Amino acid sequence: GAACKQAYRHPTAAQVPDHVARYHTHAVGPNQCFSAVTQHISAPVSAVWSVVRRFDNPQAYKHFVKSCHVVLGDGDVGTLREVRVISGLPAVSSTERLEILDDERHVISFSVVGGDHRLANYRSVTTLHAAANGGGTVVVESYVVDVPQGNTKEETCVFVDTIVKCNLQSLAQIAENLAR
Ligand code: A9S
Repeated sequence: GAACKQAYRHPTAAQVPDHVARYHTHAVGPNQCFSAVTQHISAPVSAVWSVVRRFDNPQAYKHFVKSCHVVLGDGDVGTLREVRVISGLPAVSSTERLEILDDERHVISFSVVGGDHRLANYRSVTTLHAAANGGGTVVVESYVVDVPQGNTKEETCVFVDTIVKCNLQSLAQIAENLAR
């Protein structure tokens, strides 16, 4: 079947700025799954962004990353990194391409272009925006990925959602400590 467009719908959609919703609208193929995770962080957008924008240093908050080396580029769109993963996951390494880095709108996106793992054609978009009242930051991270042979869409989303939630909780801790 043809790819269909799926957009992330926030539970309080009115609070997500239009440009944010746009970044989380993806073309999703019939053998792909799509999901999004939201995290509130009690730190200003600038503090959260200073951690998230470092495409060369994902291990700053992603606990599953053992090491990361930039293999091509200087931090602009098109830069490639080679990530090595801690043991215990069904993966060894991942080669990832920076797709969007927007310091004004606080948007970063990468795609998986190779490596030794089961998440083919993974692509994620992460946006930050100021929380509506009381301050802090809302992080939205959405992704699309091929469903691996032998797995269901549901299994794939549960696996990836778990990783993304862990990453965003760790990001919250780090940014909240930076802002203290
Ligand atoms: O790194 C991210 O932002 C998100 C995810 C879902 C990364 C997944 C991963 O790097 C592992 C953690 C190694 C799990 C890849 C590409 C494949 C996995 O199986």
